[in-house]
Amino acid sequence: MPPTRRRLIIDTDPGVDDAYAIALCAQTMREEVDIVGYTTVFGNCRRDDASRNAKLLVTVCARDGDARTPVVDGAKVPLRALDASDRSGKEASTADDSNVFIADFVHGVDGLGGARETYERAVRERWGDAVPPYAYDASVDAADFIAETCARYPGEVTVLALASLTNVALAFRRRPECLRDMDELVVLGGAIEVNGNVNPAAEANILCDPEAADEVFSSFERTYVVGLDVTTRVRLTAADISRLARPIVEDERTCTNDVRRLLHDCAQFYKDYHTDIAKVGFDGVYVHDPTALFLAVPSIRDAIGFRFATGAVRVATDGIARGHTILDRRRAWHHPNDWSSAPAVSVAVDVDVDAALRQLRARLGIADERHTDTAP
Ligand SMILES: [Ca+2]
Repeated sequence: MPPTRRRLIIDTDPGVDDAYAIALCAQTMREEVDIVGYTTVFGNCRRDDASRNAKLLVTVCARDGDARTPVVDGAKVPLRALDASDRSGKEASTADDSNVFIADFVHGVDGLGGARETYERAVRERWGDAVPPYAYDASVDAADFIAETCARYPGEVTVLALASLTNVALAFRRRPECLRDMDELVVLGGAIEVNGNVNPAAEANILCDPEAADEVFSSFERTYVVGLDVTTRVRLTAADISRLARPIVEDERTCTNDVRRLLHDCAQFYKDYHTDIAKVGFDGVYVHDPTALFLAVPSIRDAIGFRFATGAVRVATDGIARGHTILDRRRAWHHPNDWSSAPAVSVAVDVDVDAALRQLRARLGIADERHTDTAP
């Protein structure tokens, strides 16, 4: 008998590597995962672009007969930008975001490396001018959607947080019972033993909203975190990306050729960032978000050998280390400290990189058995 499908909310700021995670989940994990909704947040791009991109991805990734899925607007700004009287963040999803820092130099001004227009046009040509047909707007904002969905299916909903933790923090603030109802929270973010990727201290998702991250890590126990320590080891090469443009015989376990083409096209700008700005020293890209997706699916989590350190994680919210994630590995101290009351969470410290890449390449349809570079 197949294992029970995991109900998943994907909280996201697509984003090139978000697009990879969404495509992999929606197209190749239908036996393992039931995506109950997407919630969007600022980060790689503005929130409006994140929602627009998520809707495009939902439609491009849909297979015939798929149900429609809600794409729910979330925060446009971090907690610190909200009025002090607005603790529940009622204004978060409508706030002025003209001063918010976004990573357009990594993901392009549209968040999808300049590829959005081409694929939106293709959707319009196929479906007409209506909203992308497989996505619909919800009547609530992201924080309420997360809390209400967790309340509807208590103990069954996992939230995969692929961007800043603003929406999740607001869900916990508004509906503390969500701390009980949510099954697991899987967070892409942080850097424990390695430098950040925005500055030596901070990783981008955490630095987008350190206050939100610190609140969430300080309050929710069933949290898995995977940050740069692990995600920077799971890399696609330039050759992998070019293979995405070469059609394969489609099946249910790999992304379709249309989606593979989109993933190929949106990765070009992202690849140039890795070469020209980040100077990563290899010919390829990090695909952070799919690694977090693998962590969110228990059967894959086990198959690719994640190892964890367990302890409280706090986030620096002031000074030059703002956004730094600090894990209490030791846990035994003579005096109580700022970590003492925070729950122990599971932080990924290692993964079987080859096994992770096998999953990734098979699902993307770029494994060696499908392509040889000598093929015509
Ligand atoms: Ca992301």
